[in-house]
Amino acid sequence: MLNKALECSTAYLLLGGNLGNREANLQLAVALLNEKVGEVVSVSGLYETAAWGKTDQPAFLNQAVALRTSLTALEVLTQALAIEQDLGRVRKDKWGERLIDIDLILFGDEIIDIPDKLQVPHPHMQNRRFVMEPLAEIAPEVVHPILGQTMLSISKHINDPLTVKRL
Ligand code: GSY
Repeated sequence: MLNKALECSTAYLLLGGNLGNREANLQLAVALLNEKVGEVVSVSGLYETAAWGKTDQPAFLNQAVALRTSLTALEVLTQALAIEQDLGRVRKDKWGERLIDIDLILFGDEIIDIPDKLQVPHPHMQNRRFVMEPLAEIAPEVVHPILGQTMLSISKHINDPLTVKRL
C-alpha cells in the first residue's frame, strides 16, 4: 500500500478572465498553479468565449489545465482562491467581469459535495461549452464520474448556444 503522502491526483481546472491583459493573466495563473499546486502536465489552447450568465460584459478567454498534485481538493481550492487574489481579483458580482477565475472542475474520479464551498465534478460543467471544449481538448477520454460519459462525448452533445472559438 502506498504511503498516502506520496499519492498524487490529477486535477482539471478551468481558467478564465475578461478584464485586463487576458492572455498574460492566464499565463501567470498557469505558472502560479505549477509552483503552488502541482506540476502542470497539460494546457489547452486559448478559447475566446461569449460571456455566460450576465451577457452584457466583454468576452472571456478560457483555458483548461491538468496538473498532478499531492494536495487534497479542498487544498487546491484554497490555493486557487489565493492565486486569484494574488493576480488582483476582487470578488464583487457572482456573474460579473473578472481578471481571473480559477475553477476546479474534476479531481481524479472523486465526487465531493461540501455545500456552499466545493462541488466536484463542477455541477454545471456539462452544460457550458466554454468549459467542455477546452477540457475535451486535453482530456477527451476522461470519464465524468457521475455521468459516465467521456469529456469528448459530453462536449459533442452539449446544448449551449453561446459561441466558443479556439484562437
Ligand atoms: O464560471 C467562470 C467565470 N465565468 C465565465 C467564463 O469563464 N467564461 C465565459 N464565457 N462566461 C463566464 N461567465 C462566468 S461567471
